[in-house]
Formats: sequence, C-alpha cells, structure tokens
Amino acid sequence: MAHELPPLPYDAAALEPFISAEIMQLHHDKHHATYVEKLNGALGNHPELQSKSAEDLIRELNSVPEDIRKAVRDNGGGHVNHSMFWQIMKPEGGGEPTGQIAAAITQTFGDFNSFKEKFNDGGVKQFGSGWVWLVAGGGSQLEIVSTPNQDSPLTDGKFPILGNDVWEHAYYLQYQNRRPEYLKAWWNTVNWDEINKRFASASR
Ligand code: MN3
Repeated sequence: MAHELPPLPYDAAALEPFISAEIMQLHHDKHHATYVEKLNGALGNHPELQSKSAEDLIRELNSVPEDIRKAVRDNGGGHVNHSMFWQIMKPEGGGEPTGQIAAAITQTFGDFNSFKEKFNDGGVKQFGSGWVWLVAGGGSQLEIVSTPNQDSPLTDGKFPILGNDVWEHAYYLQYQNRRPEYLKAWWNTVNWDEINKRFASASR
C-alpha cells in the first residue's frame, strides 16, 4: 500500500486571517504531497517496508536500511509531522486549553501563558528549518523540544502531542521574516479537542 496524502480536514482559507489560504494550499498540496511522493519513491525497492505505517518507520528509523534511511527520515518524517499538523488546527480554534491537557500544562509549566512563552521561544530559537513540539517523554512527562528539518520526536521515543512548523514555507508568504509573530498568531488555530485525543493516546 502506497502512502497517501490525507485531505485537509477544512477549507484552505479556513484558518484565515492567521494562516492564509495561499500558504495552506502550497503547504498541503505541494510540500506535504512531495514528502508522500518521495517516501513512496524511497520504499519502491523495499517491499518488506511497504506495509509499515509511516509512524512505525520513523519510530524504528535505525532499523530502516541505510540506503534509504535519510530519505525516510526526511520524507517519512515530513509525512507524519504534517499529517498531525493539519489535525491539530481548526477554524475557530484557539482559546484556553481544555480537558486533561489543560491540567497537565498547568501542572508542568505553571500556567498556559508561561507554557506558550516557552514553546514560542523554542520555535524562535530553532535555527533554520524545523519544528517545536510539546512531547510526552518517559512516564508521560511533558516537555518542550525542537527538532531540525523533518525529524520527529518519535525517533527519540517521545510522543508529539502538538507541534508547530517553523519552516519558512509555513509562514513566509504572510509573515516574511517575522517568525515570532507567526508563532503567536498560530495559537488562534489550535484544536484542543484533537490535542486532548493525542494526549490520551500518549498516556496509554
Ligand atoms: Mn511544513
């Protein structure tokens, strides 16, 4: 089974004014599509890996044959990261966190604003392309980490509960070099219901 580009769960313009339709179209229809295409290309000569989910490939990256490991890391990572990204945003999103994740954020970071500041700071400081994440590590302890390129926390044995894409393709057309402004605006799109689902599956 070839990997497939999941459809955007809402209209490309649905996250405006925080993320423009033009960015969403390019980001999903071109960038994410290319990761899927290249992942399938890399797996072409490795039928034994074709039944594995992209998440499993990334989790077990060190057992992926060396000739395609880099391609799977970049493009499988890109596929997994973006598949999560579309789901953890929604139109009319944002606001205060809800449910179990709200309690866990307060417990770990003091309050939501302190958490957002730390997370945004991680996104600002990620040099070049990459992601900033809230992950559940060992014992479901929450922490903020950043990764370069399309590297996923799954490879380090950590479960990504939410993450923001700080590649320039995610914001440059609208925010130019103002990454901090994008990071702040992005919170208006987050889908706390979906994030709570991910948090619940991290604790299992
Ligand atoms: Mn991206």
